[in-house]
Amino acid sequence: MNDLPASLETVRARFAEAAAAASNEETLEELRVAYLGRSGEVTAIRRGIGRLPPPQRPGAGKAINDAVAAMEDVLAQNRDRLAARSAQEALAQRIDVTFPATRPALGSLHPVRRIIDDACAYFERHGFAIVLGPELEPDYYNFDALNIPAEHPAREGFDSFWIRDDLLLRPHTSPMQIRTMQRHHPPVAIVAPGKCYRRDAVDARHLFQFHQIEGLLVAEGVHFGHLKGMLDGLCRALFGESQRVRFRPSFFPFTEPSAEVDTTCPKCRGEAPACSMCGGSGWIELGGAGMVHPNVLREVGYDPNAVSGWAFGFGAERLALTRYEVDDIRRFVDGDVDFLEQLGALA
Ligand code: 2NM
Repeated sequence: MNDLPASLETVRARFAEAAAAASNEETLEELRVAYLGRSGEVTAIRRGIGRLPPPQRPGAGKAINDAVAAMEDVLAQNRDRLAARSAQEALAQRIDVTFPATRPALGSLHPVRRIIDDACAYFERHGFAIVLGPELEPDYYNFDALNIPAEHPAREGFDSFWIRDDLLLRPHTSPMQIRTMQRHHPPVAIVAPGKCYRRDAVDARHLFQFHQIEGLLVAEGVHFGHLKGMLDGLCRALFGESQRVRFRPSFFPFTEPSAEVDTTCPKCRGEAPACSMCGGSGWIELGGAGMVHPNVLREVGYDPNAVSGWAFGFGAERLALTRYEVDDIRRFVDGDVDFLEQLGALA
């Protein structure tokens, strides 16, 4: 046991190295047991004291006690080291309740809904009421009351989905104009927005289910100029201040005279011969309009000699195509969230 200081130093150094490498309290405790515990290495050395000559025993005992004290210091230092580290980790993982939260995706209004809302808001500013009604309507409201009698060829243009002989999905929102006029004396100023159906083949400009915005003003002295002025204002509200509107002669059974309504191309303003939106014509077709036919006024109980009225019908999807420069009407019903988010960002 002459080499006792040397072997104590080896054990102590090995212990210190293992303790410094320990990554948790459990490992430290295992080291304590392995070196200083009842069957530990240092305890075994201490048991060897009995085999030393008596004069050497006190010195050996002191050397062992010093080594044990040093090792206990190492243990304590490493316990502190691990405690400090886990406190730091806890701090790093602490939840900061004042940190701004991740905002949930709120979505946005569909572009067709926005066009309808904006058009309705424009007419509401001018005193019009919004009327909503059923999508399934008798042929009377869809045709007969609109001066389109049975067997009239104009019914073909409204080819629709028939539920019964006398009941169909409305191909326009005009039934609500009829219903409102039947219930109210003039003056009547209303807008009828809503879903409509036509048995059309789907392509870049047609859907079999779409939305219409129809407007109607009936009162004493209402004339074509009022219609032009209101549609001018609508196009400026929807597409921009420099918009203009033009009428081209047309025919509808429920209006006389009748017109197709165009607005200046909001993309090129008539200045790009190869414009992808208007084809270089400078004009975009929005729908139809005209002065309500005397037969329609009579049918709802109005006197065509006392009152007159204008009406128009625009496709909401067509308006949205124009406003958002979309090239294919099917984009609005694809359910493509990226597309909708892109337009939503333009809100
Ligand atoms: C259009 C074009 C022109 C229209 C007429 C009526 C009613 F009920 F007053 F007679 N409502 N809507 C009308 C007129 C609709 O859509 C292209």
